[in-house]
Amino acid sequence: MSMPSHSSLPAALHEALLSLLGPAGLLTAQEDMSPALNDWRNLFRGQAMAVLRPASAEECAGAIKLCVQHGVPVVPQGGNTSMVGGATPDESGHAVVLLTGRMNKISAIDHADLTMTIEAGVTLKAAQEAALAADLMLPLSISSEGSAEIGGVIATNAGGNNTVRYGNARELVLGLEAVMPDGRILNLMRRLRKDNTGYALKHLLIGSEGTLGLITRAILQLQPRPRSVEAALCAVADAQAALDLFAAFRRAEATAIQAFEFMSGVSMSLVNTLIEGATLPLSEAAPAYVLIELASPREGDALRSLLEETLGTAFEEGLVSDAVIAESETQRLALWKLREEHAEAQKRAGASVKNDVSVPLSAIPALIERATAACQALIPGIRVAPFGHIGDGNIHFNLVQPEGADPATFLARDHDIMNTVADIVLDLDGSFSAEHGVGQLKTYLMPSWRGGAELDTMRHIKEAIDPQNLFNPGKIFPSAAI
Ligand code: 2HG
Ligand code: ZN
Repeated sequence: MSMPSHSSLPAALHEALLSLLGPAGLLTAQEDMSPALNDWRNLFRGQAMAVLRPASAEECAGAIKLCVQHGVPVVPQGGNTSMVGGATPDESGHAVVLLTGRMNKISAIDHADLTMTIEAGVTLKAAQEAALAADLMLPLSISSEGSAEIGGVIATNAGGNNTVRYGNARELVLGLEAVMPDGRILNLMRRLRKDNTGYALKHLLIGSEGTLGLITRAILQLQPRPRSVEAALCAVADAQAALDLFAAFRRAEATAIQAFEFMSGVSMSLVNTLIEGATLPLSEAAPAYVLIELASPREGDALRSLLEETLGTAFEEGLVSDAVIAESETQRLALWKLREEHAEAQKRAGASVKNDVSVPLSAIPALIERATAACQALIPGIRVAPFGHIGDGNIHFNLVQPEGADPATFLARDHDIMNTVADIVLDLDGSFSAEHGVGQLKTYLMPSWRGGAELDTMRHIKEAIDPQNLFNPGKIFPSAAI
């Protein structure tokens, strides 16, 4: 027997949605809806009247029209990998969650235009694999790519490991289609590098976190597949050494750098101890590590020489104390596993507070030094476990609960911890959210960081496009602001 949902859809809406979407497209039993009501970090547990699973943009448009007529909020959800509760409904139980996963077709890959036409529900990993199968590359890589879906990746303007070379999701989106809150399909599916015809609505939707419309399709910019790729894991003393190494690679050949990632010793040791098959391939643990990846469309061993020579000089200068270069694709993937499992390892280590911050590159050492001291003073025994995309100035300045502490007691201090880090980031001219967005977790920071004309302009846009505040309510804007 199915348990009844928290609150039921009005009968007329239920009937209309059922005839539009069919039984596979409308879930109302609590156990069927349950996975969509929780976020990946288990910070938020919401309720919903129904979970919708439309199979096309037309079905999305029909469902959204119906929901808007009935004043029912719509919470778009892709792979449900948000770090900030961006796809979880609130506890009122009045919203519906709209899953994009059934819209999962790649309709075209064009070699002349270097584009992929793709539906919102395709996972990032499937999209990468399809590009590779066509001898091309989709240059966007994030730790959650196995589950994260293209619609969510675009709606949150995901960044990740290759931003340093190819930019954020924003830079890779040529065309876009979205269902707007008035139920109309906004077709911006233009494969154009140049198109100056009024406001860039595409860019308004990218990074809007589902608050302005539901992204249903996109045309992505691809790249030629690299013919040579080299990766190395290096032991370094600290973030300053990592930055000096970055500068050395930039001087040697900036355009070859495809990823430049930083991992603190504390965070790496959590990966080594809590993730099966993640073994450090260096003789000793170090205070910090860097994962470098170089890539080139050219075949041959030029890239390998570049890596070896630049690392050789770095050794002589004392920037690097140990390093391992991947000798095969399997070894390259093993090095990446050591990087990609940080979020999972920190989840397994207990409660954690994440600060997805960015500062100018030159300020990273000060950020790490000052925020480490401040957090240790705040909560003795706190595990300071930063890592991230240092080449972009984006550090995940994460704090893991002291060993053996009570997770709930630790999480009760989350605002104290976030504010402590945020104050330092503000002082260093940074941002409190570099790539994860605002979601519902960080709305409270918006007035002090983006207040005045900036937040007012955002609110005017929101009110013009979604006057009833039905699209992903409670996200981005602090509740009082909209
Ligand atoms: C990553 O870079 C993700 O691995 C997750 O952005 C970061 O867990 C985090 O804070
Ligand atoms: Zn990241």
